Amino acid sequence: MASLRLLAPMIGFLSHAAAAAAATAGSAAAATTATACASLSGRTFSNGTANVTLATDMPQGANLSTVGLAADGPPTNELPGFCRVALSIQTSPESAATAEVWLPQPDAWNARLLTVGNGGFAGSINYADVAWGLRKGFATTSTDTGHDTGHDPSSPGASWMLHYPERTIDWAHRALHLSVVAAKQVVAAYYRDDNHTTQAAAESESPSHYSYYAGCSTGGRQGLAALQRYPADFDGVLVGSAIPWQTHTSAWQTYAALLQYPASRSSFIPAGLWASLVAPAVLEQCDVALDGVADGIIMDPSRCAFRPEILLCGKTGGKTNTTVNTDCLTRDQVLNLKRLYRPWLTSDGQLINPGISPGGESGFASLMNSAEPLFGPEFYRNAVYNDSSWDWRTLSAADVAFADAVNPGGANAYDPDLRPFEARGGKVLHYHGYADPLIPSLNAAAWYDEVNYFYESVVGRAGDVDRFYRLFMVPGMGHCSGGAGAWALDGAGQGGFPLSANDSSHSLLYSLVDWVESAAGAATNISSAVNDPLKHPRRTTGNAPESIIGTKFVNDTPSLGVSFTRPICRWPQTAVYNGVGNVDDAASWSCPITGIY
Ligand SMILES: [Ca+2]
Repeated sequence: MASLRLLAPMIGFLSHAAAAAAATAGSAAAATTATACASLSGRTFSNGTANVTLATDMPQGANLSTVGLAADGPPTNELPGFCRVALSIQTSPESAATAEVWLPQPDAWNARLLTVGNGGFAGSINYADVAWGLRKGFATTSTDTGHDTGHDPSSPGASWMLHYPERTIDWAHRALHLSVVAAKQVVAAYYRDDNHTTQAAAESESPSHYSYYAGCSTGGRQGLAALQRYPADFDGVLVGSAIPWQTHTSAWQTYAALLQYPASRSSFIPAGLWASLVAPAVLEQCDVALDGVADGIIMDPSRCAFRPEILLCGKTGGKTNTTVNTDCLTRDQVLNLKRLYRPWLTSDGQLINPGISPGGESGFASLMNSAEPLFGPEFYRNAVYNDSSWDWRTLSAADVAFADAVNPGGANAYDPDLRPFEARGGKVLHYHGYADPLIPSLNAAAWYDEVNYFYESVVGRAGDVDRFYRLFMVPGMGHCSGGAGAWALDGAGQGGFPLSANDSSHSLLYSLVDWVESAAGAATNISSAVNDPLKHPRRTTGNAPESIIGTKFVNDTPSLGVSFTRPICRWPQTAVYNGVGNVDDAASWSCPITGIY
């Protein structure tokens, strides 16, 4: 177990229970030191398949542009000193991935490993999120997912998949897994307790630290894939804005565009109207009218039955709007709009993908109004059909069925049997912005329902999902970040955006750590009673979060101060204003029990 001394910096955000567990576990531990960073040069891990290609001390405040990282955005010069390790990992006889592990100095290490995920079709190490973890004291690792598209952390292109099925597997799940396996060994090789007389003795011990994951978008899917395929990789998984059903959501992104294109169609809605006309009409019907607070946030879009007819040209709803594509829409445009909110179904009524939730319209133009929709066509062209000439305009439900049969690279992360992960004591925090224009938010709810259905109907433990896996839908949050809502939650892809308070009540990552480690500490007292953990996990839920307090800064600019805070409730609950107190203060809101989970 980790030493108590190293845990001390973390206790500020841990509950008393978790701190007590840490104290019990760490009472006999020794101080940790580190071997020389450069001594890792040339070493191999993972039975010779992972080679260290770089191991160098980075001084505090190092300007990372000097080592070629500036193109990834942050960080540049705000980092503490650390040991930077790069690895080349053979992932199959014909494929390889690059990974890096950033190791805090021993007195700054929190005795935990954090793996961060990727965006889009990746092809680049996620340096911004590696820096996020490093600043918090985590040893932090990221992979390029097995191909290099330069310093583009969320590359929309996937032509690198053409004729390279091994690369597709790497991107889907394998590169991340192998990087975690290697990173755990790098951590063991770098840090050492001073009660080990030899380096070999230190490294031979089983990993003494907790292993966490945080990823958003593709990173969310990577997290789901990991807990389904590699249940021993992580003790806690933070899943953001995920695509559980890659073949379906990629198709939906294409389908949604096909409702529009070509722009010459009478149903086409010009890009600018999404923000200027549609979004305000949605808010007019579903903001203050439904939740009582006029703030541009629809707290529960499932209650919003948006009627686009209000936008019809002519006198409707008490308005007289007459100028098409300025202050009103034609009948064909209105019908088109209605289809986007509806689920996309097969001809026999099977769900292909949910539609968008009301409230995400302002950002919708970025997906809909380009020469080709983002991401979806690339996946089908390169991964599903392996044919660069495939025409996305021909997409139909039959293509989705074909894609399901192929499941390129095993990209779908839709296996609801999470018992192996659950049995190890693993915890999942999953979140998704209701105003996500790129991945319909109801994908998260549909997937979570699928897991609950499996536990109820197959496992026979209805309700147990809540003990290890909780979902938080974030009102007014766009894709991973941004939007009118209280979206600063310390999740992956939020760039280390600050919070109103840096603790487990406000930080998704710290809340996950608190939950995992408090539950693990409590579980030790009843472990002798666990005969078959797959059937009777009997683990306590520890400090399972009921809500997370989101922060919204004025103009999303922290230096301007906090605009408001608000609880993000465990799904399917929705925060409601108590009717008294400062509406900008999370304390004036509650999470009433409204659902069965
Ligand atoms: Ca509102």
